[in-house]
Amino acid sequence: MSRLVVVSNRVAPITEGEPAAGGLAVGVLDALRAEGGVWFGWSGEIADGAEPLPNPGRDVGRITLRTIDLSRRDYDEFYRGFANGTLWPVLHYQMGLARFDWTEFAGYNRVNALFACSLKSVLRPDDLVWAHDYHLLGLAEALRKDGVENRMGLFLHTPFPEPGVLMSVPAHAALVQAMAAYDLIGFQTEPDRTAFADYVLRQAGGAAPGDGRLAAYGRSFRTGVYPIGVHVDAIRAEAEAQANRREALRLRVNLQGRSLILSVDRLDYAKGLRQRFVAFERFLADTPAVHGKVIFMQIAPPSRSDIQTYREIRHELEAEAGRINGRFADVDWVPLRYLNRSFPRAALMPLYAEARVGLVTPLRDGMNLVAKEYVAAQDPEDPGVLVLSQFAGAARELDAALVVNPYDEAGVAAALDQALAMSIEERRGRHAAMLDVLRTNSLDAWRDRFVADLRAG
Ligand code: ADQ
Repeated sequence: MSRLVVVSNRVAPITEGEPAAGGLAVGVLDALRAEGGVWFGWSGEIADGAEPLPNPGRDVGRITLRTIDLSRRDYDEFYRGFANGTLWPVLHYQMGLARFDWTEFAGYNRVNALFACSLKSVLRPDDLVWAHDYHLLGLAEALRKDGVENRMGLFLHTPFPEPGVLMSVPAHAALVQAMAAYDLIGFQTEPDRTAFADYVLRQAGGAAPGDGRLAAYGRSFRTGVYPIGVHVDAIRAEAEAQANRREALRLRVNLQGRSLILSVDRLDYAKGLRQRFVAFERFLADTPAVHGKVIFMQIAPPSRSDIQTYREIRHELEAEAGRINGRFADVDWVPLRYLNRSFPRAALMPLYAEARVGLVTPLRDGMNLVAKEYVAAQDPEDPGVLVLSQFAGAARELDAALVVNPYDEAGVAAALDQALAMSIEERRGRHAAMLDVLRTNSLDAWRDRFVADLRAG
């Protein structure tokens, strides 16, 4: 069988025998562990004068890790610039936070070509190439220009915006044309796939012969929907394992019977943290009966902190947390706990299980694995309630959650009230329905369907 070669911006640091963090890493690692293969990407190192050749390979079990370094200029133009300064905000409908610079776009293409040139040196003729995410929209086109004819698939972890939004990026036409060089493009949800197809049909004069296939730019390629999932049973086992429960037990003692509302996110403006803080404030203002009885804990480790908009959101949240606590705290109660740090994954799952409410309200999100992890971590006999943004990809599947509009403070506040008052029968019913969906659309199903479709052509 053909060898699987996974390409992503970063190769996750993996150690044999230890679980990986994050959905991408877990899903990809499972696939590679099962079949063997190569994981290719940026080392995370910045080295000027770097050769376009990969660093020496490192084998972890049956997986070979191959990395390249980036120069400072590459990092600034590709990673901080076009990928995270332009694409990330636009893909998440935050056009007001996007900037655009043709030099950075050229840098993005240059790094995609660098990846292609370096990857070519490790590719065998029948390898399957599986690229991940918005950093690598141009990889297949660059490989094809280098004469590589392997089967190539792209899975986009973020949303794909409607054509009118995408077109705020001046280079939109070149971007979509480059994506068409893949044989298979996978999206998290049907609206994402439809938005992409709309662009190809209306802006690029393409055709849709059916079965997710599109014809445009002189090529024919497939599109499909592959919602990423989680390992349901492994998460519940992690949530229950005594060895992981130290923090959760300390928290339980400290809560003294108060109800916990929990949010866990990377610190990113697309996750809607500021709007969430304000909705919690509204909830406290509207519901004096819960004062002293509820605690909202937001865990949000900094991410991409060398990008200005990320520094700004961090300062803004610190100010908001202080203001809300200043307004409502009492001598024996501080309503909002804002933890600007990361937790080992194993410690996080028991924390989910302690929370009466999982509050997941991104302004846009490709999927949102925290929502799925929260549901999977619950005790089925006494589960918490998921309050979920309608703009998270996960809301397409988890419709038994309390689905809210993250821009509607009063609506989110009302959902918190409803969640805290919900009967055990209703909690069990909603949780069972969501667990069913999670088992069907598991992480294994995501990976197996994508790889099978890529292989089938
Ligand atoms: P992210 O934007 O990173 O992923 P998400 O799907 O929520 O968002 O995944 C985050 C992962 O990091 C989860 O597995 C979570 O457990 C972990 N995590 C978050 N905060 C943490 C903390 N404080 N400590 C430890 N771990 C933490 C991108 C897309 C999403 C898409 C995923 C997978 O933006 O929309 O769901 O990829 O496709």
